Amino acid sequence: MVHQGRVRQINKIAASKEIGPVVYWMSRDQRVRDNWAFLYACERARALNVPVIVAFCLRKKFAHATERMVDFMLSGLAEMEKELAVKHVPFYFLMGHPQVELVQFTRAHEASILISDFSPLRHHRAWQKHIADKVRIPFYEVDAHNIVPAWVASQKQEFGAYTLRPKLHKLLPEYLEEFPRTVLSPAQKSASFLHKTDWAWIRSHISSDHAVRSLKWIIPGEAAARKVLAHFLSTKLRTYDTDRNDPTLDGQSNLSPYLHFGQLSAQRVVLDLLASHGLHVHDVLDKAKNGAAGARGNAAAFIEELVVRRELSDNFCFYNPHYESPKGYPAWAQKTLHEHARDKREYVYTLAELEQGRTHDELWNAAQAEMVQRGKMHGYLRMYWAKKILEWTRSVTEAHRIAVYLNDTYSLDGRDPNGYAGIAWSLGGVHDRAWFERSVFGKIRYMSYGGAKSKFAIQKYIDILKKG
Ligand code: FAD
Ligand code: FO1
Repeated sequence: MVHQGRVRQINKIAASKEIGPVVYWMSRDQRVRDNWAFLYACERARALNVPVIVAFCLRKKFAHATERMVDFMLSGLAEMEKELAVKHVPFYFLMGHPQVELVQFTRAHEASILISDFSPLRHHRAWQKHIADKVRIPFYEVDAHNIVPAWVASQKQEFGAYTLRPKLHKLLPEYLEEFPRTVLSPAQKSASFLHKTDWAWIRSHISSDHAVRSLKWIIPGEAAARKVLAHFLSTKLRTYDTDRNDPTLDGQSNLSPYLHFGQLSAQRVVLDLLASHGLHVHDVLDKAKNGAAGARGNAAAFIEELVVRRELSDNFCFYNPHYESPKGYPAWAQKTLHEHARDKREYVYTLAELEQGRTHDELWNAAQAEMVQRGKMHGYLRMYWAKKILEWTRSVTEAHRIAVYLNDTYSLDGRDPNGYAGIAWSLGGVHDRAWFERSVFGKIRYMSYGGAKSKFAIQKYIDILKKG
């Protein structure tokens, strides 16, 4: 049984007159395995003795969605359609506005229940609201992305990791359970398979931004995600805590694109980590509190990022309606930035100069190039990169807009709560505290070139990027 805490009904319709399939509208969690929303759809279908069908709706013009992102997503979905077919679960690829397409789809199929996954982002919630108002069948959402569902973890916007962490740690033993096997209803065999998605046709009919090309270094899809995870656990985790902050090393997991598109479940990552290292969740949480060396220390550091920081980002976007603008900053940060709004900027760059990496700072240019060419900037440099945009633009509003635009355009893991929270942290003190006051930044934490130089070999990083 799927834990009831993971499920919320989002309309008030008690039961349906329809006797058709349970429809899982997949959006953020694009995978078959380890997916609580799909498992819940199967559970409800078994109870009604009806089949499950899965629908994904591609918004034809997803603002800023680039060829890079669309290609990664479609390849993953194509792989998933095959895996669903093995289970005799039909997959429908819809195109248009989800609030129109999903309503028509559920009617055409005489669906008895509609289930969606959860996203704290504006688009997704607006689609859900429209659909909830229009359908005449029960509509549920399942948080299949977070280990502890966002609405269970906290009922308000948290101040920082230090306030969310104890709540998550308390709830993790309850929610960090192994996923059950997928059991379909006997009626699944009756699901009709009248169509197969024509992926070539879809690709040729999408108006994505072709200037941002697909990537070769990362393979999309659930199977590839599991391989990257296995490689990380067997070879990179043991040095994670020391290597992850050095951009000249390949010390991070590279899982963020898979997690963003839901091709991998964060819960699976934690379960595999614990199993492969013979650890229990309590070992890692205790060590997270006390600090530790060795396998436990590395595991604790990684879980702090993957669970606490990631779920904190969902919390921020879920409870803060201004998650992608300075209006979402805490009052102290808005005040200090306002007080320094007229401070002289030593350098001022336009969006085009920033986008093309034409600043006086070779490190910044290299980081920007990493994002444009590789589609993924190193985690340490993302902070430096964003803070310099604040330092070199005319206003914090402009800086925020540019940072979001660049990140969402070029980063394969962009358009994600982690990106909105990361930018708000860097520019607006979200989840941070006031620091020493200085020009332009006011009390927002500053990062300098000198600080970066003391952490890693800047020239080596620049040379690696120049070589491509
Ligand atoms: P690892 O170090 O291997 O971490 C594993 C996972 O933990 C990540 O995949 C991610 O899910 C989570 N994680 C790690 N660091 C953070 C963090 N600081 N906050 C929240 N979760 C974290 N992350 C994105 O997924 N998408 C973005 O668009 C994005 N934009 C960012 C922009 C800025 C300005 C900043 C400061 C951070 C941003 N981050 C973003 C957070 C972080 O930098 C990336 O998650 C991380 O670098 C992804 O690489 P990885 O999977 O190899 O990381
Ligand atoms: N989800 C969808 O349901 N439909 C889409 O067309 C879609 C496009 C898309 C493009 C880039 C990207 O990074 C994610 C995309 N997603 C899409 C998934 C997305 O994570 C969620 O739907 C968001 O929560 C919506 O804001």
